Amino acid sequence: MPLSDTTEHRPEVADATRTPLPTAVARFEIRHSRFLDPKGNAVRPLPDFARDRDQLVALYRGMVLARRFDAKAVALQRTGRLGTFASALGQEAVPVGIASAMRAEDLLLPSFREHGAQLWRGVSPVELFLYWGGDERGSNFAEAREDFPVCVPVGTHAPHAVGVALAFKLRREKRVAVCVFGDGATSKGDVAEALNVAGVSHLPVVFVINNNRWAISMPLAQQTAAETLAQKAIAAGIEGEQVDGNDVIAVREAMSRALTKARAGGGPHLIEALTYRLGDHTTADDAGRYRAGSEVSARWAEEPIARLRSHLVAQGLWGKADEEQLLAEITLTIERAAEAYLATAPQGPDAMFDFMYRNLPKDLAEQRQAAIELARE
Ligand SMILES: Cc1ncc(C[n+]2csc(CCOP(=O)(O)OP(=O)(O)O)c2C)c(N)n1
Ligand SMILES: [Mg+2]
Repeated sequence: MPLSDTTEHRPEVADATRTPLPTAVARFEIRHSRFLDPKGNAVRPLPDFARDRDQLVALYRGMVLARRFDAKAVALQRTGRLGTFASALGQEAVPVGIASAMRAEDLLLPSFREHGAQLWRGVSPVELFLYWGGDERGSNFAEAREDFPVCVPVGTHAPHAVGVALAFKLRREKRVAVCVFGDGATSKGDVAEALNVAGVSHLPVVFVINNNRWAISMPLAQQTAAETLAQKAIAAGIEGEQVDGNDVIAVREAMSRALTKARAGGGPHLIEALTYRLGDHTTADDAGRYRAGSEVSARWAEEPIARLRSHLVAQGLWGKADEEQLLAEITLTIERAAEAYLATAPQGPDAMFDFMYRNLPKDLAEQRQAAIELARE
């Protein structure tokens, strides 16, 4: 007998004496975590790794390296020696927090502001300069060989990350795919589809939203009416959480939990890291045309490098001499990398065809030939 025919399951009519039927079928909450406030004070007990000076200094070094690379890349572009470059000024804690929690065998699918993560994983600054200089060799990493190259098309690498994670699962490899994209990318169908498939197939993939509050000139408030971007995971049946993305300890801690879960077969995870883009969108942009300088100056008080340095200094773990030594070492590394990049003879126009295809389609073979002839003229 159909349920509706039984007395018990007839639709209820208003009867104040009976317990009302439940009117909500799902509830969710988005956790937010932070360990260090903007002044570097611990707001709750720190995780174990953050009680270890060497590990904290390594995180600090990773962020300073990223910032120095960034500044040099902008300088090279401004002097006509690099292509358009996407600075990650102020966002260094996100990629460094991510990469420091990953294992070498995991796989990074970055967007275009994650050079801090790439450098941490062994991609060399020379390779990164080559990439941004338009040289195909910049995507053929000597280390971290299976990591994906920079992805400039917004969000298109999210479905790829799902494919990578599916391969890991089918091969029974205990590896995790880590896919990073911006707040703007969360409005793309690619990202929604990737989250959905990752959830349905329970895949070992961690998505990280590098939420710098802007997508070129589009502020977050116009990007979405949702209160958080982390909650976009919920509709896909995935756990989503938010972290202070200018607190490298919080990013790393959340990442570690997500990776451990994914590695153990616990499925995907989404982390929204709240940070702020202190610079222009790219070297081809002038953010002064669409955003108030006062907004940017206020955000400088929250930036991640000074925050961790304040913490280290307050704990007596870091001093002037340490800082000078670190800056000298990193400056040398970056300057040498820039020199090596500038000394690299450029590739011919055929490289972009040969790097992409094993067997060139006929029309592209014609274009390849035309490009070679044009370059000879
Ligand atoms: C598919 C696609 N559409 C448009 C663009 C042009 N574009 C480059 S970056 C960007 C905004 C991205 O914003 P967000 O995802 O927040 O990343 P952010 O640049 O802030 O790191 C757009 C629209 C692109 N690169 N790819
Ligand atoms: Mg953005």
